[in-house]
Parts: sequence; C-alpha cells; structure tokens
Amino acid sequence: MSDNDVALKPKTKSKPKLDRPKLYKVILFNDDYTPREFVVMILKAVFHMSEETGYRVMMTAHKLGSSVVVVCAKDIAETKVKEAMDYAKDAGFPLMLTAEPEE
Ligand code: TYC
Repeated sequence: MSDNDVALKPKTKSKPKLDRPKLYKVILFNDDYTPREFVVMILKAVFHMSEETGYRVMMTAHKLGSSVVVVCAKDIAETKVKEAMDYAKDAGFPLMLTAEPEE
C-alpha cells in the first residue's frame, strides 16, 4: 500500500435502529349506569371530539362493549384516561377507560 492509498476498513459496526415508541390505544368500556349524554360530554371535553363523533364512539361502546377512542403516545393516553375517569368518579359514575399498548 503506498502513502496515497486510502485504506477502506470494512464497516463492522452498524447503528442500532432506534425503536419507535409504542403507541397506546385508549379504550372506552360500556356499563349500565353512566348516562349516554355524560359519556358524550366526556369525549368532547377530554378528547376534543365533535358531538357527532362522540355520539358514534359512545354508541359503539354501548352496543359492542368497548370502543377505541384514540391512539397516541403512552403518557398522553394515560393522562386522558385519568382525566376522564376522575370526571366520572366526581359525578358518581363507574365509567371505565384503559390505555393499552398496540401490538
Ligand atoms: N350503557 C349506558 C347506558 O345505557 C351508556 C354508556 C355508553 C355507558 C358507553 C358507557 O362507555 C359507555 N346508560
């Protein structure tokens, strides 16, 4: 190898791929006691849904047992779940929401 030659080292290290942070689903569960209008009010206040979207999501949970409300980052999902359930608890309703990681 002369002085001008550039020694090309085989690349042995590869950059570790950074995993994208997992997304979380906020799930709304049906119950027999929380009034429909209260559920819609929560969906509007906490999740910024329109009346129509809130009504549709509420009715999906009412008919099928549960409904996905939103998919977002873990901390946002958990904060919204707490906010919504705190509202319900204060009003004396057993409304249930959870934040679950997406597969
Ligand atoms: N099932 C309730 C009722 O008939 C309404 C309701 C809908 C409650 C959706 C919770 O996630 C829910 N009053």
